[in-house]
Amino acid sequence: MEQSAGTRGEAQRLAHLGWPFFEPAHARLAGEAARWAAGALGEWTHDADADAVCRRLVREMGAAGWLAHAVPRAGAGSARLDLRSICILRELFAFHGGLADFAFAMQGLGSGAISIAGSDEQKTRYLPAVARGETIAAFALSEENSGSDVGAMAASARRDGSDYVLDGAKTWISNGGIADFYVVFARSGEAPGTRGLSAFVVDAGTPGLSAAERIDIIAPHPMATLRLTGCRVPAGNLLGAPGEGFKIAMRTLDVFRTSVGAAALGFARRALFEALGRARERRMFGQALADFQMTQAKLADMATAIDAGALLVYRAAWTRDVAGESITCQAAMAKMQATETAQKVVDAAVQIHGGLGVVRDHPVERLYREVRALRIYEGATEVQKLIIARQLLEAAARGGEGAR
Ligand code: COS
Repeated sequence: MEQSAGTRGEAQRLAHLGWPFFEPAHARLAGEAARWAAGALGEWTHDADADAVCRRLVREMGAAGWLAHAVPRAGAGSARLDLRSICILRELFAFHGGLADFAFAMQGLGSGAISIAGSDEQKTRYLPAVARGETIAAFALSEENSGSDVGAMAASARRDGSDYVLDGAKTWISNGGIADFYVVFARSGEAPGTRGLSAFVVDAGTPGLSAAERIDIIAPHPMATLRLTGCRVPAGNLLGAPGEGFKIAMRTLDVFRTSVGAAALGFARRALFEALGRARERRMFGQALADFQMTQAKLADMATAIDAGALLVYRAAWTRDVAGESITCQAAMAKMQATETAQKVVDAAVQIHGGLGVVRDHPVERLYREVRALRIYEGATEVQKLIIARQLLEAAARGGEGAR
């Protein structure tokens, strides 16, 4: 029986699970998830109904237990997120398809602020259903004039008795339109800039919340602009204390930015896998494409870039999981390096495929569309550079050697 892309070369693709960053349970998780993904995920095309695909994937990933790795158990003594497991699963799901990675990751990002800052009651109310794939979560931070500059946020939250009233617009909201709840960041005004923001859980269907404006992007995903018009939420939906919203957002992003690097690795590994297959099969000028040194140079660069990205991603994940240290700088390095090089790896795979590489819905054409947004979302490469440099300069000012 012919093997799918998911199972062919599996041992080689999972070889890095032998690195000292991992425990035996991680290798088991990766093997099980790779086999499940190869059998259960299925295929979808550019024209597929992305909303329907995501709803199905969330349900199936919840039922299979994978989402529980992105959403810690709720309640007292709740489990910590294991970032290495999240990264392993994002790599594997991204290898299969962008929407699979998206469906998995957005459950984690969308509920991440609740995991990090929610009360036990809020965690119990929201997290178990997200982990089971019964409800869909979304993270609503960006605005038209406040993407990189979060402190410039304009959406407002005004206290009124036992409620907050939210007004404004949030955009580029993944899962917008299909989410059951949104974690919305808004200016509550305790102080100017980043110190005056708060985070709220807003259930879909709350009067004054609309996710009607859908955004069509290069690799279709559920995405929308949210409008908040006199949207009233109980004060019990505030996450953490008033004015803590910016720090809650940044702590959430510290975790999920590392995992964006892992998704980039998954795309890059798939690109290398497809490129190796094509280079060995395709004949020209009396020999295989793989016999040309120019092809070999490309393959060597691709494989090296993937390993370099993986070392940074799993260093950051290990540092958080095992050393228990802040990974702001390491996460920024991992995201920047892995996403920037994945773009180059995917581009090289398209080049190796020649004309086939730009045929709609060819695996490498899909990768070419999927990989682009990763250098922008959850902090563009330019923001990651800012973060890294600030950390270095702060450490230098303190007399340390560096913040890594
Ligand atoms: N964890 C905890 N606290 C953090 C933090 C982190 N990772 N990063 C910053 N903070 C704290 C700072 O310590 C500072 O605290 P004090 O007010 O007590 O001094 C406060 O938050 C403000 O930080 P800073 O001065 O660095 O804020 P800036 O406005 O300069 O913003 C950047 C910094 C640009 C790094 C930030 O706005 C950012 O990450 N932007 C990109 C946002 C993004 O990813 N958008 C995409 C949305 S999801 S698709």
